[in-house]
Amino acid sequence: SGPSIAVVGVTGAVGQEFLSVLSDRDFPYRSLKLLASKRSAGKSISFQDRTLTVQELTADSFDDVDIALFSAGGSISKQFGPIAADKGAVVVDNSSAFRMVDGVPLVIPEVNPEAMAGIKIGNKKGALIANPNCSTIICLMAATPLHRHAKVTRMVVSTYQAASGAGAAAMHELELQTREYAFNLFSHNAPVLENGYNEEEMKMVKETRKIWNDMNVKVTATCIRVPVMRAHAESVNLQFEKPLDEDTAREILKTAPGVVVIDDRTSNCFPAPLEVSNKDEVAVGRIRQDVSQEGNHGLDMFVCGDQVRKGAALNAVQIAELLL
Ligand code: 11C
Repeated sequence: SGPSIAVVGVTGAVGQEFLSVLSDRDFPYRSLKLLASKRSAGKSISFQDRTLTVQELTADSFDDVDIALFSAGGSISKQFGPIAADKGAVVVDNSSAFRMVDGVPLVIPEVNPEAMAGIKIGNKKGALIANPNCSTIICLMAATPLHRHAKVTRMVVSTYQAASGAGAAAMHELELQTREYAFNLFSHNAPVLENGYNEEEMKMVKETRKIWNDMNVKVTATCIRVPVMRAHAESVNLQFEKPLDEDTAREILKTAPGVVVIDDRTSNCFPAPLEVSNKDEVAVGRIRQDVSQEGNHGLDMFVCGDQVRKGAALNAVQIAELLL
């Protein structure tokens, strides 16, 4: 029993992670359809105690699908997302295709589940729900509990992003080219826009405003790719409307859902990408008062989270869980 599920883009890094997360969380389902391009159709994928065959994604793939988890790139989402929704499926889309579209909820379950209120499965009325960008999710998991307490007015983020964000092929390339990557890092590969920011940076700016429902929050970001396999790290500087001291911030973050605090100054033990890889929680540490801001109105912190998991597949499956 449970909903019928389709996974679109099942052969990709996030598609594979959807399956792991569904299995790890014992997500209930009555049927599971694995969809991918014609090239991958016919491949066998073992899931739980069965072997499933990948089917070609077509306009007919969504008959009798309750929840469709999409991670096959923006153009596939644009083409097939609305078709799936028209056929009655609730689409949880991991691409950037619909994130900034009015009326499409952009959801981090621990942050703004209310944004998807009214969306239900099984009533023949489909919908689109967008999964935010991984850097935004990982950042806001730690920044939101503090935002709720003291209201962030400005946020400055610098990211150190893993290869996984550029897909399975980039992870393979990192393995092959470790010597070259190992001693280097580079500005994020997303296209640079007219204002000098790249698309990844502007996603953090716009998505934060939409998720927090606060068009006035000032956000700026610098996104950098580093030779790390699958977890992103982010340096986050926050400016608050109300004063917030670092001890209170640490206590707030210790009880925040989906967040773990690793902040041991004596042993220099802080979040690191390898330690959070394959984990669900976002780790936060280096929590300290920003000495450049007066009266406890600023904090710095360092955040790490698995890009493929909480940054993509886990967040989408948690959205699906809210639909159950
Ligand atoms: C990265 N954030 O790490 C990207 C990957 O808009 O969903 C995901 C791109 C997106 O490069």
